Amino acid sequence: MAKSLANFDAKLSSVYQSALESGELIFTASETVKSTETEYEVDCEICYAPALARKPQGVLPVVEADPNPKVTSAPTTSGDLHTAMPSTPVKKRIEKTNPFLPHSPALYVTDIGEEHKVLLNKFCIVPRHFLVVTKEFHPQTEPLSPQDMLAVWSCLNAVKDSRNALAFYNCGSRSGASQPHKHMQVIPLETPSPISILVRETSMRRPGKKENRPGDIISVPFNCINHVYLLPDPAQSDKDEEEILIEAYISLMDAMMTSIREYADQESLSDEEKSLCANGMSSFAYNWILTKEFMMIVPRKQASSDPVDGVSLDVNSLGFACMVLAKTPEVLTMVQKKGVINTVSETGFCFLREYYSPEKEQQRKEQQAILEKQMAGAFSGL
Ligand code: B4P
Repeated sequence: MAKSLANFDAKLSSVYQSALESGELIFTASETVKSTETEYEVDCEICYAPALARKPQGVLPVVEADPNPKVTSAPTTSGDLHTAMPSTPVKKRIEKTNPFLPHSPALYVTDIGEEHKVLLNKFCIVPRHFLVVTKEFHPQTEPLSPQDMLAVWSCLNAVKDSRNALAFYNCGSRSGASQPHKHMQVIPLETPSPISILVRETSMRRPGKKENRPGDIISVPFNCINHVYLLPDPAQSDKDEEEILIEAYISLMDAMMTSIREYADQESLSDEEKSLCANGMSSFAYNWILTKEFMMIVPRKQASSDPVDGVSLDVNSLGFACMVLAKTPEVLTMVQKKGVINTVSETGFCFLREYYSPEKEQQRKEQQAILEKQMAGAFSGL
C-alpha cells in the first residue's frame, strides 16, 4: 500500500521557502515559449533559461582552498547562477560527488518508509520541484522497484493539484540523467502539463474511434516509439495501488521491448543501431513518466537531438511531456524551427525517418478533417 503523507504539501512549501531564502536552493526564472504543433493543437512548452548554461553538470568541480574567494554578489533568489560564481579564476579539481549521499540538510523534506527520502531539487525552474531518492546508493540504471513507484505515487497524491503533478525517472546514460544515484523527480504544477492534455485528447472517443479504457496502452504523436498505459482509478478498481503500478510498469516494459525488436528487424538499420537494440534491459536507457492518470515509457537512442550547425537539445523525460529546456538562444531558435515534437523524437527510436514539414502537417490535418466528416455522416445515418 502507498504511504499516506500527512501535511506533505505544507512541509514541502515551508522547506522550499527556507532553502530559497538561505541560498541553499537556486530557483532559475525562465520564460515559457509556447509551440503548437500536434494534431490536437496542444501547446508544447520551451522553457528558456539562459542562466542555467552556467550550472555545474553531474560531475561537479570542487574548488581547492582559496583563502579569499571573491564573489561578485550574494546568490539571489532569482537564481541568476553566475552572480554567485567567483569573479577571479580559481584552481579547480574535478571530482565526482554524490549530492544525495550525504544530502544537504536544508533540502531535506521527509522520509518515505524505510527506503526513500524526499529532497528538494537544488537547481529548479519550477518552484517546489522535488526528488524521491533512495536512502542507500542504487544506480540510476536500475529498473524501478514496486517501493520506488509507491513512494512516488504517495508524493503525487500528497501535493496540491495532484492531478496536474508530473513524476519522472531518467533511467540510464542516454536518458538525460546527470546523477548516478537512483532518484525519481516530481514537478508540482498548477495547470495540466502538455502531455496530460495530449494523453486525454488521444484517448478520447472520436467519430470512427472508440474511447480508450483504463488498462489500454496507447501511443501519443511523437515520431519515435512510445507507450502510454492508462491507469485505472484505484478507488474504482479491485486491485490495490501496488498491483496497479506493477501491472502498468511490466506491461509497458513488455510493449517497449516488443517495439524495439520490431525496430531492430528493419533492414536498413546500421550496425551501431542494431547493437543498441541488442542491449539487454540492464543497460537500456529510457524515460518514465507517471501522473495519476497514466504511466509512459520511451526508450532512448541518444541523449541529445541531432545537431544542426553544431546546436543540439539535451532531452530528459520532460521532453516527452512536451516540455523542453533551452539554455542558449541558439538552442531556442533551433527548437522553434524544427518543432519540439520532432526535436525530441530524434532522441528516441523512430520508425519513420521523415522530418516534420508544415505542408505535410496541413495535408494530414485536411485528410483527418475529411475522414472525421465522413465518419460523422456515417454515424448520423445509423
Ligand atoms: P537527473 O535525472 O540526473 O537529470 P536532469 O533532471 O535532466 O537534470 P540535470 O542535472 O541534467 O540538469 P539540467 O541542467 O538539464 O536529475 C538530477 C537532479 O538532481 C536534477 O533535478 C538536479 O537539478 C538535481 N540536483 C543536482 N545537484 C543537486 C544537489 N546538490 N541537491 C539536490 N538536487 C540536486 O536541468 C536543470 C533543472 O531543470 C533540472 O532540475 C531539470 O530536471 C529541470 N528541467 C529540465 N527540463 C525542464 C523543463 N522543461 N521544465 C522544468 N524543469 C526542467
